[in-house]
Amino acid sequence: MKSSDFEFLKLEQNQNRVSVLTINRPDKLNALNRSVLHELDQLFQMLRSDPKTGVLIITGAGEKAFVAGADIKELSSLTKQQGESLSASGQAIFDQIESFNKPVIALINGYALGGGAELAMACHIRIATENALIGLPEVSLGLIPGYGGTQRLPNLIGKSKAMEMILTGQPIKAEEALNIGLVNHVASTADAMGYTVNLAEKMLKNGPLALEKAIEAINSVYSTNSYTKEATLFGQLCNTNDFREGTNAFLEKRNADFKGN
Ligand code: CO8
Repeated sequence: MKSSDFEFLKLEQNQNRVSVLTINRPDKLNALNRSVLHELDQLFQMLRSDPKTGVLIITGAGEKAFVAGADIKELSSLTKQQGESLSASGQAIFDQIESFNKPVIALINGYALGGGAELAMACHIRIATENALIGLPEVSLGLIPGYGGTQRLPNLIGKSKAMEMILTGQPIKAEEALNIGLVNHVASTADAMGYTVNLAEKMLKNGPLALEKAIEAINSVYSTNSYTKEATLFGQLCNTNDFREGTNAFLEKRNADFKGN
């Protein structure tokens, strides 16, 4: 498979070994449907041994969003088993990103919500534009984060703040994300790509094997996480009326009326 075969991903590679991957589904704010996830899986397998990629930057097409989450239309009809299985397969893809053998930087250029925030958290470093909004609003849909967010968010910012973000479902602005350590740097929209490429080039001056082993060593600190538990709980919620109500309310552009069953 060649990168030009992808429908929802755009890959730009140049001489300096900094590659830019754009999630390209702007009419749906780059929401992650099954096809996008499948393409991400294929692309990461392809780039592992690609000499033209030394550092990968991931961003979203358009001016509004990095990624606005998993595709809620697809989620809305999931059964318990399908929910658990989709959660587990997405977790495996995001794990592939986190354990990629070269640095991966998320350039968060707008909304990074739900699965979009989880994608950014699976990357090694996050740069945000000033207009970025980052959050895990799944509880507003009667769900929980299912692509590793319940595990990676506390790892990145601590349990207390992670509880607040996940239980309120409220997004935070770039500046707050910087203050709590969720992103590494905030830049204006005009400067963000230049800053990120510059950061990538600093990394590329170093030994590639050392970069790979540094990523592996740092990741090993966080190797006891309970992703299976997250997928099981996500699946259980797919069996509830609250989940049907929450996702249908979004699709019908109205507020959800949860009954707790
Ligand atoms: N899924 C599907 N479609 C979406 C999504 C999404 N997550 N986000 C936006 N869209 C679509 C809208 O439906 C709309 O489509 P259309 O034009 O056909 O009506 C289009 O994108 C543009 O969106 P809006 O008109 O809503 O744009 P606004 O600027 O008014 O609002 C927001 C932008 C605030 C970002 C709003 O779109 C929004 O709230 N989106 C949903 C955010 C959200 O709740 N994300 C979390 C989703 S759940 C999730 O990610 C779970 C991850 C774990 C999954 C685990 C296993 C399955």
